[in-house]
Amino acid sequence: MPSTGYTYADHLPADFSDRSLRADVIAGLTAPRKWLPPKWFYDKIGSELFEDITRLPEYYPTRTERSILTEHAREIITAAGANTLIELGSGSSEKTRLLLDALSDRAHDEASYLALDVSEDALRSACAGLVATYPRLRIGALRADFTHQLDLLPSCGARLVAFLGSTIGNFDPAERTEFLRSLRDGLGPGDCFLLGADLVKSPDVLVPAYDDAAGVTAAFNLNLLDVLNQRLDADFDRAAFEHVALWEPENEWIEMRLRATRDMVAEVPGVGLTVHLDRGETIRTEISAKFRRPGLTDELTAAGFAERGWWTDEQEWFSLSLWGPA
Ligand code: SAH
Ligand code: AVI
Repeated sequence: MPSTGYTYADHLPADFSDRSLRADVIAGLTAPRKWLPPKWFYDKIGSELFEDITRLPEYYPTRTERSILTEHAREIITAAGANTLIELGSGSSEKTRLLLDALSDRAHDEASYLALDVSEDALRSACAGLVATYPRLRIGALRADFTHQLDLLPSCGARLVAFLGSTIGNFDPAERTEFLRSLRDGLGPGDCFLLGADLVKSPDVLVPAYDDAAGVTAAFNLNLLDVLNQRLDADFDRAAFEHVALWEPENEWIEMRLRATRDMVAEVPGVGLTVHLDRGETIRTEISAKFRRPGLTDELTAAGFAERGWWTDEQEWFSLSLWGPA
């Protein structure tokens, strides 16, 4: 096999991914209020659509987080004292380059980067691009699920585990608690955690970010039906669904849903299910929670972390925070 310049390990064998998809679809589509977990958005097309979303004028999180990294990446890497960067849900690893520049300057030949994601396409295209820019960096790709495979993280050097893009907002509160506890359990005394978290702001800014004028977020949401049709042989008619993005003030999260525009019956042979939807009925496909500093501090403290740094943009729309074991 020709050398790619990075190592690749797949810890999501096809049957695991299929079993997990089937279990999620059965649980979500037989629930009284139907739902599906967001990790199934990210097939090849879904990962590309997410990258398109990051470039939309309405979608402020990516550019805002990038602006904070542009200003503070060196400070963050110095405060973390790391020579290994591990990124969870790395996607295109684009913003990560700002951290990698600082890490390479600080740790030179000792520097290494491990990207972890469920999407093989995203991992391979990100790492191939990084190899060309960072010839001295040791680069690895790990295809794994951060909701229950954090024990796979290698224990090498002083590690900075980064979770950028506010992907933490896509967990519900119970999942978030479990994720933070499990991450904390795996950290050693010299390790740190860098968290990108989107902050509460006006719904006038939030809602268009999840319901853009060009319809890219709608296409990203509807692509989930294509994933079910392809992988489970289902016959959802995507033309009969519409994209919905709502701000839920009591939970302080955006909820994305797919709404049936007519009564329908869909077969999902891959799991032996017949799904009935009434006109107007919705399937919840994602929550995207927004945070306030005191709430985040409480949650991380309860999980056993101590704050080492907090950075934000001028408008205080997005935060990057650094945590070590308490
Ligand atoms: N961190 C990048 C990408 C965010 S998109 C950024 O800030 O732009 C969310 C990423 O998390 C996608 O690449 C998706 O494939 C990945 N992802 C979603 N659920 C996951 C899971 N359970 N385990 C691992 N990766 C996951
Ligand atoms: C990956 N995640 C943080 C994105 C978000 O903003 O919640 C996913 C997304 N959904 C719609 N637009 C972007």
